[in-house]
Amino acid sequence: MNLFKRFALITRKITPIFQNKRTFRLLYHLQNKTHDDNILNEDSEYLTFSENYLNVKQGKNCYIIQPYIKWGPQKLQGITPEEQLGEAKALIDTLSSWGVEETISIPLESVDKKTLFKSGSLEKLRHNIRRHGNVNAVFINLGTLKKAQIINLEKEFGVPILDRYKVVMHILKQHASTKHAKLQVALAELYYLQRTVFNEMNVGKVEREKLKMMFQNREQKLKNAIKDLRAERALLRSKRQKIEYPIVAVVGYTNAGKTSLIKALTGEERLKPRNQLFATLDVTMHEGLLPSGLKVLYVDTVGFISDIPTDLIECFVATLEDAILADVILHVEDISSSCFEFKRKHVLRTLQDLSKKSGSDDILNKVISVGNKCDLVAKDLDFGILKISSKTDIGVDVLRMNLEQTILAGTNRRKLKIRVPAGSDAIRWLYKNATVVAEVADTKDTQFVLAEVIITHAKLEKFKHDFAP
Ligand SMILES: Nc1nc2c(ncn2[C@@H]2O[C@H](COP(=O)(O)OP(=O)(O)OP(=O)(O)O)[C@@H](O)[C@H]2O)c(=O)[nH]1
Ligand SMILES: [Mg+2]
Repeated sequence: MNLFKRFALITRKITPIFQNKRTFRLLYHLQNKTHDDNILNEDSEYLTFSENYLNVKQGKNCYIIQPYIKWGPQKLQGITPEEQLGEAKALIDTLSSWGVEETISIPLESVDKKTLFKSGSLEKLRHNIRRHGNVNAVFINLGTLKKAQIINLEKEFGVPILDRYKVVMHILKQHASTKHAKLQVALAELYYLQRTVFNEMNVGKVEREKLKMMFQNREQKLKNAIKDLRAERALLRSKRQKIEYPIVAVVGYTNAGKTSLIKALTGEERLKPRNQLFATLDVTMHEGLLPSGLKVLYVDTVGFISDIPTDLIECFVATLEDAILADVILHVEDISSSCFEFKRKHVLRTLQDLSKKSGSDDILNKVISVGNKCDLVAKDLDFGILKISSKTDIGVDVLRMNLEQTILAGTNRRKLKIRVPAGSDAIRWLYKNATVVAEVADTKDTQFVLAEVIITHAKLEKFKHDFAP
């Protein structure tokens, strides 16, 4: 039992005597906090197991294989093997001290074969990998490989085999900096182990039970810690709703330019866009002004990526809840990407799935799409959406205007002129409870002013009740 727990127990015993609830609460909180901070690093047995099993700690020099189905229902639409290889390479380049030795795409008939590839392809790959000499991992760019496939291919190539889930998970682990993100990534890792370890690994009954217990223990701890953080988030959200700022969630495929756009919209210098996949892992809020002076909160979110089992994304549901509940969802698309249609579909489908899971209404009707990075495409190309560049500010003002119109229409806010006595309680109330865009003296009677305001329906009713003659 750790020191805080013991102290808290003793305090709990003596609390009724002293009725010192505040001290007890403080100690209890302190104990829980220390416990939360330790969760990720305790369970040394689990940590050793996962480190050995995942085998991704050291930097890797990768040989990347893109398997693709040429025909049939398993064929992926909207993205070419070359584009997929580009994304796979970007994933590896995102990891510090990892590199790419060579990339290759190989046609398959199905993804279910025990060795994945036919013997001819295996021979060719084995030869290529050996020729390089310094390749110490093979990254097969498919969601999750079966454990049997991994074991067979490791035998064939003599180096560890990585799938997309493993690589993305490792990136998330490297980029997670806050407690919340770290806990979510730890849970994603645990799910991966639970699914793959038992699937095809030959473990005896006793060992299996032991592993199960170890996983269940850790899952419970992580889930409890995440639940607490979710409750904190809900509290923050309700506080924000009380402030009544409209909320604009900025979502999109990873690296589309979400953080850059928020930086352009708010002028917030401390935001650091990076040419990395999954640079942003935490939801952060940023205050901005719309053309009329109406304040909004922009929410930066984790990027989406295709071909990842949903449990990895589900780990971020807590963070994406803010996005789902926002007044407007701003979908940033990278129009310079050759497979932007594919990415668009993926983002919209994921948003829909998430909103269904969290029981909210269909959220697609509050989505505004913008085509970012227009500085990188020919001027005359039409994408059917507003073209902007977060880097050069092209179109950012127009976007602010569009956002304002959508927010006014969608959040029951109205822009109107109200005539009130100058210097009165009424005008002071308006400054406090609405956005006063302009205030000019009434030329017919200078005792009065005309205030141009943006006000919510509820506040307008209150104003009428309190101040209308
Ligand atoms: N040329 C050009 N580059 C851009 C533009 N917007 C963003 N970028 C670049 O694209 C890269 C990714 O930008 P971010 O803003 O970090 O993208 P993100 O969507 O927040 O990425 P994640 O947080 O990783 O999902 C950075 O290198 C940016 O400088 C743009 O309008 N034009
Ligand atoms: Mg970002």
